[in-house]
Amino acid sequence: MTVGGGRDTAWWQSAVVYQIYPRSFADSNGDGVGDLRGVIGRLDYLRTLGIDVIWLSPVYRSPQVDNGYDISDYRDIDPLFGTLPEFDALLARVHELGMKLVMDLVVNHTSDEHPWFVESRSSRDSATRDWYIWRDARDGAEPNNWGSLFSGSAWEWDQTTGQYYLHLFDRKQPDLNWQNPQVRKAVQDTMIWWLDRGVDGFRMDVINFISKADGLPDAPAAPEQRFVVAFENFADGPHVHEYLAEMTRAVFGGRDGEFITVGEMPGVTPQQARLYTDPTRGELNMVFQFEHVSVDHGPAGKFDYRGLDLVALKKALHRWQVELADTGWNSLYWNNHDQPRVVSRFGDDDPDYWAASAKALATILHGMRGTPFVYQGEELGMTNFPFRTPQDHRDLEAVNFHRSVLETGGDEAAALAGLAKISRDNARTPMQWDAGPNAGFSTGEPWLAVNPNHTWLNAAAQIDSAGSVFAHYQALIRLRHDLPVLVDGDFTPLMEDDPQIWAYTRSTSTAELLIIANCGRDPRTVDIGREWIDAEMLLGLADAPATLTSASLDLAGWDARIYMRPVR
Ligand code: TEU
Repeated sequence: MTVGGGRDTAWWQSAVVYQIYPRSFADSNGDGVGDLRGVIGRLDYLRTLGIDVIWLSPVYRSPQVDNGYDISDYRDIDPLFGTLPEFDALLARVHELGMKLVMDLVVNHTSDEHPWFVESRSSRDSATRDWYIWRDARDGAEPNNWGSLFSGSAWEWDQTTGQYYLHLFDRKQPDLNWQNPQVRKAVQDTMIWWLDRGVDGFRMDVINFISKADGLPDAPAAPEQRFVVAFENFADGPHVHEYLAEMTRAVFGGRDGEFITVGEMPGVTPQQARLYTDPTRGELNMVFQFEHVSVDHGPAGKFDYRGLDLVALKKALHRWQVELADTGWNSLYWNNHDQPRVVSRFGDDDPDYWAASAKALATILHGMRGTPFVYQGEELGMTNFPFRTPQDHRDLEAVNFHRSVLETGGDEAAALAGLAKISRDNARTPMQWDAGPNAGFSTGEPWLAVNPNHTWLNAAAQIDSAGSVFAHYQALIRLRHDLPVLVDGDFTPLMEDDPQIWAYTRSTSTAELLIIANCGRDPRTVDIGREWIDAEMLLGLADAPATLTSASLDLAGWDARIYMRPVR
């Protein structure tokens, strides 16, 4: 069955979003931490790349235990990054250059230093006591068996008032109680405040966690498990759709302009995602799902690294293409500030294959139906960092995990190997602008070590170079803007069980695309069918013929192509 083709599309369906992690992007004042002026100085680079929207990871006031995902004031900029006037200058310049700016909205939790929580914990009958999730001890211990996503229990004992509070992340990130209408109103007011300032939308942190199961029941656990990360008890909970629809009505209702919303949703299923993104329900434009970035996780969690099963990876992404074909919309991403670098994870970061594999993976992702997100440095093919010792890691998730392995007598060598491969710090090393000291990121000592490969892997070496990874991303972004079939064409997978070839078509009633990549070093010859003879190559190796002359296609290692043919 053919669906789609010629449907009305919204502006954000043909847009490409670029994520900036400000701490690691560009440092203007030499303190080793990136900042807003640094971002302003690099906007022309983003214009050259061709992206439409910038998503800025949190720059609000924060104690920075989770690099800004622990917010203590939603209406101010952390001095580490700059000031509100500097933010306004950034926003104005982004708009002048024809781009949009999206803020990160972190409202499942606040920092424990946020005045709401400081007040909440001050006494059992404080004005904001019920803004957070407080419970009595059960048999002298935690109220339930929920574990934190950052290791250990999700409950912290508070001496002053003799109760526990819930924190799904670090204990310095207490969860807000969304059942309280005052909390929902406070969040909506914050969003309105930023929209009135001129921002163009929000990326919403773990927004499918905001409604917890009634009664906070224990999660199923093995006998030896003291705490479990109880997704079934807090992801996609009973009131989440109601809260999001209410938020969208209150915040965007009657407001003129072009906005974009994307909800980050660990554990979300396609069925749930259809509800979140069905335009008739008025919740969100799209969600970040986690299936394809979990395929290499083992039973013991994300640091229990299992290597790549390409067929499983293909099937995970294909499933989302198919399930959201008629209702809803996908986001497309390989990387963000929480994921290791895709070249090192699903590609091949050997210097001989690094560029080709970066381009092949980009082609595969950007060929799909959905809104592509590019994470800073991905457009250069940046790789994982050679982490070795426990001291190499800065991220609290990594630090907490390492500590818990030592405390529970686990295998430290295995833990360090898993961290090296999967840790979030892989994505957070400074942006590689040039071959100079600190990769041109900062004149001071960077907060996290620069990848030693910046001497040859950097923006300066790629921007004006035909055939570079950067040029390839530029070409993909241009195609997204120019080709309606890339935006809205139907998706049909090909050769799904092939462990090396990744291929699919996109089609409308007038045009069809073939997107095909060899995801390995060995050359492959693939029979693609006679209908592709005479098809035009839109993207591929410089020395490949401009049109196809045979139904059999020879692909070199990590060779990726996009072909187009008219449909008659
Ligand atoms: O991440 C949510 C999340 O569940 C994971 O992606 C997270 O990175 C963690 O590794 C799970 O094992 C969001 C933010 O993107 C992340 O940076 C924050 O640390 C987290 O929420 C808490 O705000």
